[in-house]
Amino acid sequence: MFASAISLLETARSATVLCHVQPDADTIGSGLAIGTVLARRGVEVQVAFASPSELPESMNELPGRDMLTAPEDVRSRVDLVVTVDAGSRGRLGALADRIDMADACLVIDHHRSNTRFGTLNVVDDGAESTTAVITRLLDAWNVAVDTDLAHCLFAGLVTDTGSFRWVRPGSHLLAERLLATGIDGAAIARKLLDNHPFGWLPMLGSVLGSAALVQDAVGGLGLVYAVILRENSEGMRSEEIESVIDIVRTTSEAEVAAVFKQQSGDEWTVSLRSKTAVDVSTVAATLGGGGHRNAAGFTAHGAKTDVIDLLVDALG
Ligand SMILES: [Mn+2]
Repeated sequence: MFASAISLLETARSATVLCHVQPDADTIGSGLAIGTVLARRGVEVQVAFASPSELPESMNELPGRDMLTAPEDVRSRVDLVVTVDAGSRGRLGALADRIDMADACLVIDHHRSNTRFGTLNVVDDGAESTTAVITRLLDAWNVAVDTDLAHCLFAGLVTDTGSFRWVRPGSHLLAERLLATGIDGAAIARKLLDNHPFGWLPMLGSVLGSAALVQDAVGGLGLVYAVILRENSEGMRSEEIESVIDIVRTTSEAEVAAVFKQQSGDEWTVSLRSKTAVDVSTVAATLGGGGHRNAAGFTAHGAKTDVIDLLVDALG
C-alpha cells in the first residue's frame, strides 16, 4: 500500500503539503509531520491551508509550524503536492489548483467519502486519523519517529479518536509508540481539547438553551440539533464553535446530532454526528459535503428553517 507513495516522496525535490480548509489538528498534525520529514531530506517544502488566514490558536505549539505558508505565497510549480486529511479537492479551497500544476499528487486520507482525486491515493477509511495512516507510512519508510514528529502525529490521533473513544485494536499501541518518545500526551490533549475562554460558557448557555429534539426524524430514531447564529459566535474561536457538537451528540434520545453554524447571512456549515445506525457521510454527500460514517458535514444556503428542513428531509 505504501511502496508507491514512498517512491513519490523519495524522488520529489520540491513539494507542497496541503491541509484542508478550516483545519483541525489531524490535518495540521499530518501536514507538519510529512513536511518535517521532507524538509529533513532536503526537499524544498511548504505546508499550507487556504482558509482562514490564521492557524487555530490551539495548534500554535505544534512542531514545524514555521513551515506554514500563507496561501498567496504557495509556489505554483512543484514536483509533488501531498494532500492530508482532505476527502475531496473542494476541501482544499483556493489551493486546489496547485494539484494541476504539480507533476504528481499524493492523497493521504482516512475519509470514507474520499473521491480519490490524486495521481496516487493512500486512503485507509478504517484508520483512526490521517496521522495514524502517516505513522504507518513512516514505519514502512523506515523513518524514525522522534518527539517532534510524535507530537504532530499524536495531535491528530487524540482529537480524531475523541480522546480515544473511537478506537480499534492497535489504536492504543499506536498511541503508546508515540508517547514512548517522551511527548507530554496530557499537555497536548489539554491544549487541543480542554482549553476554552470563559466566554464559551455563556455562548453554550444560549446555543444549548435553544436546542431542539425531533423525535420522529431519521425514521423515528431521532434528530437533535442546535443553531449557532453569528451573534453567538462573535469573538469565538473555531475551537469554541466546533466543540458544541460534542455536547449535542451525547443526547440519548437521538441517533443523529447536528449543529448549524451561520457563516454569513444565508450561508450555513452543518456538522453531523451519528451513533451507530446511520451513515452520515452518505447523507452529507447527498447535500454536497462528506466525511466519515459517524462524523460528517456540509455547507448549505438559505433561511435557517429551510436549511433545517433540508437536513430533516435528507435524513428520511
Ligand atoms: Mn481526520
